[in-house]
Amino acid sequence: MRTDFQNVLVEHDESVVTLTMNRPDMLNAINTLMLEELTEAVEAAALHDTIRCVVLNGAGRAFGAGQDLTEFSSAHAGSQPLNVSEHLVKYHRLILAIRHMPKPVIAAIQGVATGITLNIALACDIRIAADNARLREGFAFIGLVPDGGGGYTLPRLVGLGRALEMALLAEDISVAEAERIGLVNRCVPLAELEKMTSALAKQLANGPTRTYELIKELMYKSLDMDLQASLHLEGQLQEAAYATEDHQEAVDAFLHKRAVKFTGT
Ligand code: T3D
Repeated sequence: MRTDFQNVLVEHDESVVTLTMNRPDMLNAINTLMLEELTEAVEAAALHDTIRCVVLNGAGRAFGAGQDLTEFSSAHAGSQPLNVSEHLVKYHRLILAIRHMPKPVIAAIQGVATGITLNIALACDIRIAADNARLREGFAFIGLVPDGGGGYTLPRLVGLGRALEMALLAEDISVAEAERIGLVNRCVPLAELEKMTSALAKQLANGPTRTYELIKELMYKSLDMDLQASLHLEGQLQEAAYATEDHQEAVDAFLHKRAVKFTGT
């Protein structure tokens, strides 16, 4: 996997890879290069069997300030207007790469997380936020509708009423409120964000990775199914889980009163 990106740092720690959005002087505002690099890194992480958990975070004092607005401004000023659909396809590829990742993805959020950057975090499986986090569905703030999957993920996480409130008002939500409404999973002191994220990532990386992939498929696909279809899918996926080495290992470890050791297979 490439590690020589300009706007994304890639750090391996055993079977965890951390991808850091790295434009701290601009609060990690996402420009075209960062978007392309982040997408490449996420897609590469999906393919490496040795990577069993992915962490996404931001360098400096913010998780990310959304789309780089200087790029929008240049497009508005130029003779060639931005082709919005073509532009969005690039974001969609990233969102789908995160959602289809066959292992857990954690977003570790500190400081500002707004607009498209918040919606990238919403595509991740688990969000840990520092107590200084400020989360804002900030699209209406610049006269846009939520994109990057926000219209799909936000109401599913917090319910339609709160999603509409967040999208219409485009105001900061404190992390305490975000935790209360289920926008983030855990709130931790800023000084402990890195340590707690690393501990959770290692716990997940040492888990039954293939089963995690099946769990993600069950949960995410069931969102768009009725009960009957979800039960059918559950049967298919349980058959696959039942056949994993990790399932056999866990049952054997329990019966022999020894510690379980998952290999991810
Ligand atoms: O393309 C698509 O369709 C995708 C969708 C995109 C839409 C969105 O992402 S909507 C959200 C867009 N983002 C924003 O509206 C946030 C704009 N930024 C701010 O409102 C403020 O910067 C913050 C409230 C986030 C933080 O304020 P503060 O006072 O802590 O920091 P600051 O001084 O404003 O920012 C530090 C620097 O980052 C500053 O540059 P400078 O003056 O030091 O040279 C600032 O201009 C730059 N910066 C912050 N956000 C962006 C940015 N530069 C470009 N684009 C940004 N989004």
